[in-house]
Amino acid sequence: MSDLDRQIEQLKKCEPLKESECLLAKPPNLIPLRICGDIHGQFYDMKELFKVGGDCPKTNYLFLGDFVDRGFYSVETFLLLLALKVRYPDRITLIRGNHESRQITQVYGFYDECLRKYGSVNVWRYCTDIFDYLSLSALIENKIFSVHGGLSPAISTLDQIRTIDRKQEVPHDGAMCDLLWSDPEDIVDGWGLSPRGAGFLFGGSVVTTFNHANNIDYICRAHQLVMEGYKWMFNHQIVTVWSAPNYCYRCGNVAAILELDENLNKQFRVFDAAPQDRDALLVDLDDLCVWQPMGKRCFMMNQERRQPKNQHQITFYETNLVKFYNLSSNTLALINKKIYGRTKEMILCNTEGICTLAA
Ligand SMILES: [Mn+2]
Repeated sequence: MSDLDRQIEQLKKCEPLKESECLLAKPPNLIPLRICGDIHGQFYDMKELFKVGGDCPKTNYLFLGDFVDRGFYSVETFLLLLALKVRYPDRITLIRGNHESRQITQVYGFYDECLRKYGSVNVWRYCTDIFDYLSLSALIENKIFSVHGGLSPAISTLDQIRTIDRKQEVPHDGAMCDLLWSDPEDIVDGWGLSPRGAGFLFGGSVVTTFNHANNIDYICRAHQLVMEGYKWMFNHQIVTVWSAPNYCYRCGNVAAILELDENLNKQFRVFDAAPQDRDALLVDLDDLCVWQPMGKRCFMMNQERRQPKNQHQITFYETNLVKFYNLSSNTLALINKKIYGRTKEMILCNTEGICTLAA
């Protein structure tokens, strides 16, 4: 019987709990802990992450946000993390990233993915309503401040973060926005304008002042792609952790998670992208342009012109398969003709990107 089950039985008999047990909603005992950065809908890479870090609930996890957008499995990624949170509330902590927002997800993929997989935007609405309840930051043993983006000129103490009414869409400016959007920057002294159009750039002196005022050892954040998976800045006062290997299935970076033991000793675990399926793919042209609800195989195609070889990259994907093919202009023209002509023919692509029309 779990502690909670026993407590319920005890209370049913009108027997008071021990004083130490009355704090039913006490914050979870987090350590030892694995801290993870951006995931961005790369579900199979997140499975790799759990392979490297250990399964939840055996291992405690803190995810620093940006669960959705960009990758092809934002729905599955966020629902799994959310289900783990509901099942093991003391074992996993999810904080909010700048992509956990109604506005951003309508631009970067999560909205479209929900529409495609469910035929309506209801699931997107349920998820974005949940986003409003995610924490903005986490404090580990009073020594490590964790946040998705970074600091804010409107925040000098942790108590100021506690006073933010966070149950809302991420605003365009102000403290809540900055925590989710800001970036540390070497060449900035103090505060600088962010090229992202939201949040700020902040330099080493800002971090020193913040860490000293709040008596913390360092800040742990995510939000920026790091090719090596993690990066220390400002004399180990802030670290970026990035957990989406081969970001967007093309950046070629490795990913990392930060492991903390009972004494807050640090160890970074670096891992690579999950192996992609390399089999040939048979594409039904009628499916290429039409989003289908779940139950039928669905494909999407992107094209982009890749200089300087004048090659085009074409991407086909279905629910558990991602492929990139480099095609010549002629092949692409042929495909385009077939797609817009809406014929019933099939295209067979091999792994070298040689596409032929199947009879
Ligand atoms: Mn981000």
